[in-house]
Amino acid sequence: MSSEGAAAKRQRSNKDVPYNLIYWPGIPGRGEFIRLTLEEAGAEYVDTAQVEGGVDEVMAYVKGEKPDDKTNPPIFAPPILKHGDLVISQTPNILLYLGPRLGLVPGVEDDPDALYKVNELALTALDGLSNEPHDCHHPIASELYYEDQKEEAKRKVEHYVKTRLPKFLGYFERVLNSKASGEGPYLYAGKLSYADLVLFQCLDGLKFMFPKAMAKLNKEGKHSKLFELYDAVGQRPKIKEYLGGPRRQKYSSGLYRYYEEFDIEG
Ligand SMILES: N[C@@H](CCC(=O)N[C@@H](CS)C(=O)NCC(=O)O)C(=O)O
Repeated sequence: MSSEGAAAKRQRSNKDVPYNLIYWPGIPGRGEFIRLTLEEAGAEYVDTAQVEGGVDEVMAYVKGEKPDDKTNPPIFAPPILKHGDLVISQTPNILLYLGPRLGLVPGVEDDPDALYKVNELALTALDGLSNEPHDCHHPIASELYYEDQKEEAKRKVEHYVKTRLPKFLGYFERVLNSKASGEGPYLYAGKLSYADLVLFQCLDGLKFMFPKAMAKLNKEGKHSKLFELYDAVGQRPKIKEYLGGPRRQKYSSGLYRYYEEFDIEG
């Protein structure tokens, strides 16, 4: 067999299996960015959050017992994607892998650099609309309880809601008004990409975490395209079905969380 033929066979045998999402049960968390991508594509996947004892699998990775092979480096934190022999982590890295495979990035033949543009948008959303909200409730240390950093959290939230949140939403409204976004309602080239799913989940989490601020920003009308994108993604048949179904977990004490003292208008 030629080396090309062997590579193709290896590719088929390793990757012709369902995706495995390894993530903490009980919260949507960062796992949700991956779930929405798999759900929109109708991909077959197994999710530790839906499997009895799934948390043991997560712990095996966190403790370094897995992966135990010569090709995959140890994992720092979930979400983790296992696909055949491949084990990878870091949310945007997993999306970078899944996007082209699941048709959630324009094809290389039509637009060879699309992946880097879609990835740029996803990274920006994750920076400002996911990681920064996380730091609102954990501004000092992830290892400390929220209750041990409440004072700092209050200051962080005031800054975030008044300046960072409108800055990031304004940026995405500019993207949606740009020529590169195409005819709408999506971020890039008039087609749904995984960056739209990331942005949808960020907006959904922010609506839960900062309901007054988000309602005010919506009412002001300065981000109308952004909220149209939110509605359009939420109405996509597979996403709508998923959101209304049993696999969609409720927000609780994860990445996006509600505290009355965070619910300011800005
Ligand atoms: N940059 C990573 C962050 C991963 C992360 O912080 N995972 C959380 C759960 S959402 C975790 O378990 N962190 C453990 C830790 O940071 O020690 C990503 O985007 O995937």
